[in-house]
Parts: sequence; structure tokens; C-alpha cells
Amino acid sequence: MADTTAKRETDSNETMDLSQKTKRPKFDNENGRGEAEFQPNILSEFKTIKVLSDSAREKNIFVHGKLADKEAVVILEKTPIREDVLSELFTGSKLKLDMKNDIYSTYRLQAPAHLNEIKTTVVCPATEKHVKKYQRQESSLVEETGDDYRSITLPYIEKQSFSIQWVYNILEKKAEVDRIVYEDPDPDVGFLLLPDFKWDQKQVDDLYLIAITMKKGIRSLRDLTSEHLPLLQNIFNKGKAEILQRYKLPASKLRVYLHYQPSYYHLHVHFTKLGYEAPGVGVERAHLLADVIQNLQADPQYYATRTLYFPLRADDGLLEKFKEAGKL
Ligand code: DD3
Repeated sequence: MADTTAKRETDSNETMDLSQKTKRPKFDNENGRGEAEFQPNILSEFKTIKVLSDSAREKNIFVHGKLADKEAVVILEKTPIREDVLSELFTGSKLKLDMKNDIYSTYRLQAPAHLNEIKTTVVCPATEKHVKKYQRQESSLVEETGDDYRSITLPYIEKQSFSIQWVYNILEKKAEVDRIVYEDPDPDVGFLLLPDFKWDQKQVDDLYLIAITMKKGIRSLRDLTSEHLPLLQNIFNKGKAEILQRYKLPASKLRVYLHYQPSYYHLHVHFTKLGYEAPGVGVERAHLLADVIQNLQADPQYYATRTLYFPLRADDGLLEKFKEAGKL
């Protein structure tokens, strides 16, 4: 028993080392650790209104506030401690003793500034939707038949003005150009592969990439039919191949899936490392791409017709619509 565990840990460490080696040069030349330029600190005038949520376990906090009179959401998150900085951490830090008891002692270690960074995401101007999104909320599981989708969900999402300008900015190379990991420009089956916002690319342990389809107008899983199989196969195959080449992670270490409901209605596929519990990996929201492909092969109208289940937050306008229709 103990032997297999030890073996497995060694294996994963080796995978990690390989990926670090291939990845390091690229990221260090760009905006890898410490080398990015300092910006004027716009956050110095951030006025906190409310802490929307926080998690001691995830070591993050979501704060609603104002930035120069505009509504803003700021997300702060401590990042994992990387093996490749350990020696610098041990040699370059200051230690304060907290307590000592027998063979046990605890300290507060003050790391050098460049090893003590906090991943920070700013949404500004933030809409009420952004503020609500990060407010801790209870969820309810909704049962959506194909008819419910067409009579309740579709009219609701069409009426909403969820802005996906940021997606178009990526597709039109107006933003995040230097973050693109892979591009297949084909207008029908093409896609862009790039790191999701949630991933700082410093370690592969929490790898999180998204494939965004070139084709516009495929809103979600519900729009998929067998006609999209070449697109889905293409994303699956080329996405996995690129991640193997660039990050040395084989397909057996990846979780490749779609969300339903998605957080934005332009078709995209999530690639996360197996074992990394990214938000939204639960069975109530994640649909494995491999399953989606098989289901469409078996029934071209699978996702247009099947009952799908998903959680909605208490303050979600769509939940209200399901209640009004007597479905909850
Ligand atoms: C979003 C879902 C959306 C707040 C936050 C994120 N990956 C993105 C803009 C650019 C991106 C993403 C909405 C928005 Cl923190 C509100 O996500 C994005 N770029 N997930 C990348 N690469």
C-alpha cells in the first residue's frame, strides 16, 4: 500500500518537473514571476463596500467596492507554493517564532516580496451581475426539459445582455494575443486555446485552459447537434495534443468538459488538470466532452431534447422564471 502511494507521488513529481522545464523559458521571458513591470497602483484608491465572499481554504476573497467612482469587484487569491522557489524561500526569508513545544515549532515566515505575490483580478466597471455572481448564495437544482429550454431559458438568455465582448476581443486579437497557446483558424471547426483567467500559469497543478470556438452563435450545449461533431472532435484532439506537447500532461491527466449552464453563451471547452478541483467541476454542471461526443453520435438531437439538470443561485433571474412557470 505505502509503496504504491510513494510511487505515485514520485511519478507526479516527475511529470511536474518536465513541465516546469519546458514551460519556464517561455513564461520567464514574458511576464513570468518578478519580471513583469510595475504598474501605477490603481488599487490604492479602492474603497471597499462589502466583502462578497471569502474562503480560508481556497485563500481568496471577493470584494465589492469603488474605483474612482466606478463600481468594481476585486478578487484576491494566494497562489500555490512552487517547488522551484523552495530553496530561495528557505534562504531568503525572515522567521518569527510562534511557539515551540518538544520537537514541534511553528513560525511565521516572511518571504521576499517577489515570492509573496497575490493574484489579483479587477472587474471595473462591474455590473450588478458581477457583484451578484460573487455573493455567497444558496443554489437549487433545476430540471430543464428540451421544451423548458425553448420556452423559459432561451427567451431569458436572449433578453439578457450578457456582454461577451471579451470573447470577441480574444477572437479578433484585440486582447490576450500573447496568451494564445494554440490557434486553429478554420471558420467552422477552428478554435483558440488560452489560459483561463483563473490560472496564473506558474504551475501545472492547477492548469486551466479554455478553447473558444471561432464560430459565433453556438450558445451552449443545447445548440449542439451531430453537425458539430467535427468541431468538437477537433477541439478535443488538437487541444489534448497541444497540452501534451507544451505542458507534458497526457490526456489521462486532463478533465475536458463543457458547463451547462455556461457562464458565457459562446461555445467554449474547459481543460483542467485532473485532481485540481476547479470551480464548476461537479456533476451538476460539468459535461465531459468525450460523453458529449458519444451522446451526439448516438442521437444527433441528444442535447436539444434531453432533460438537463443544473444548479441556479437563489438570486438568479432564471430561477425566478422556472418558479413562475411552476417548475420548482
Ligand atoms: C469573467 C467569465 C469571465 C469576472 C471574471 C471573469 N479567461 C473572462 C474576461 C477575459 C476571461 C476568462 C467574468 C473574462 Cl474574473 C467576470 O471570464 C477572460 N480571459 N475566463 C480569459 N483568458
